[in-house]
Order: sequence, then structure tokens, then C-alpha cells
Amino acid sequence: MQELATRSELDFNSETYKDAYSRINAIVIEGEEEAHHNYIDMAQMLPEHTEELIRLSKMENRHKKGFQACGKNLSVTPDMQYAQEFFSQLHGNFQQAKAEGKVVTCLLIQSLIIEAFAIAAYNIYIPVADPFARKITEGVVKDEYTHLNFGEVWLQEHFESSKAELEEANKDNLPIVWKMLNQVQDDAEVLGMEKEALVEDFMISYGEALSNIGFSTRDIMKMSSYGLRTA
Ligand code: PL3
Ligand code: FE2
Ligand code: FE2
Repeated sequence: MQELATRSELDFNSETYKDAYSRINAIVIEGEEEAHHNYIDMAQMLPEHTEELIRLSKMENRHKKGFQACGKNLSVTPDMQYAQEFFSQLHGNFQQAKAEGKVVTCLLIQSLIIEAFAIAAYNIYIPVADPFARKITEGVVKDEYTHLNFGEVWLQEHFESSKAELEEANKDNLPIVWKMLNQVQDDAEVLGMEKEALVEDFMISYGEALSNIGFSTRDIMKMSSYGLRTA
């Protein structure tokens, strides 16, 4: 009910909407761009999965183009510098893990955290999006589930040897996600997206992934909310 009320009040051509969209659209474009590169990097780190990871990287590039079209459709210029700063900490952590050959950390950052964040954001966005962006986002979110699944399957198959590194990487990176969410909260609200819904959806996707990998309910509770209260 409330969602419908919010939606009918949205004016996709108002200056307020377009101003918020210039940042959110940039964040999504930058996120897809970084995901594209991250899968290319992981293709080199996991030679037995090179082909599949290159395939995923190409999907990310298509997602980027789709979201660029969404901005153009609303005559919005994405603020790419803002978006690069928005991702800088996660980006830095991924680069460091890559330099140290820590593929488990790379998988956690990209295939679990970023994909779960994207799935939450896109699912919450779809019902309040303009018709053009809704179509694009519906196609994209389907792909993101397969990206999350890649990380889940690999980590589940290597659970015992990855467990400690996953817990460590979760501690280092989950608090960054809560900060990012706080930072985007006001703009997301202008687009009709509630922070609580984003947190809830993220926790569901991320928690399910941790469960499929092999973590106990107790571990999942601890890990999926790490740093949330102090964010
Ligand atoms: C990897 O496939 C995608 C990486 C993108 C990350 C997106 C994070 C989005 C957070 C901003 C919340 C608003 C989303 C609005 C959707 C257009
Ligand atoms: Fe994507
Ligand atoms: Fe993805």
C-alpha cells in the first residue's frame, strides 16, 4: 500500500529526482564496471574457471551499458567521480586481496557482498523505477543471481580451507557496506527506496549465500550483521 502511494508521487522528470538519479545511476554504472574488471581478475586467479568467469565479466559490461541507457533516457548525467569515491574502499580491498593472491577474499567481496548488495538494490528499485529502467533492471537482476551462485558453489566446494579467510574478509568488508548504505540512503529515498528494505533484502541474500556455503545459523547471524550497529 505504502509502496503504491510513494510510486504515484514520483516524478521522474523533476530536478529533485534527476539530481538523486545522477548519483545512484553513477553508482550502479561504476559498480557494474568494477564487477566487469573483478571477474576478469578472478578469471586469471582461477584457471579452471577462466571461461565461465570471462562470460560473467561480459554480462557485467552489458549491465553497465543498460544502466547508462537508463540515465540517458532521463537526460541525467551520471556523477562518475562521486561513484568512484563511493566504491573506493571496497575497490582498494579487492585490489589488495588480488595482489596477495587471496582468491577467497576476492570472491567474498565481488560474488557475495557486491552481488547481494546489487540484488537487494535492484529488487527494491524495480517496483518504483520508470518503465524503461524497470525492464532493464529486471533483466539484470536475473543475471546477478547467477553471479552470486558462482561464488556460493566455489566456496561451498572449498569450505573447510576457506572458512577462516571468509570470516576475516567478512569482518574487513561488511562494515564498509553499511557505510555505503548510509551514504546512499537519502538519494535512494528520493527514488522511492527505503533503507530498511535494502538492509533486509541484503541480509536475506547474503545470509542465504553463507548458509549454502556451509556456515551454521549461529555463524550467519554473527557474520551478516557484523558492523551494522556501529555503522
Ligand atoms: C554487480 O553485478 C553489480 C554491482 C552494482 C552495485 C550496486 C549497488 C547499488 C547501491 C545503490 C542503491 C540504489 C540502487 C538503484 C538501482 C538503479
Ligand atoms: Fe551486474
Ligand atoms: Fe554481477
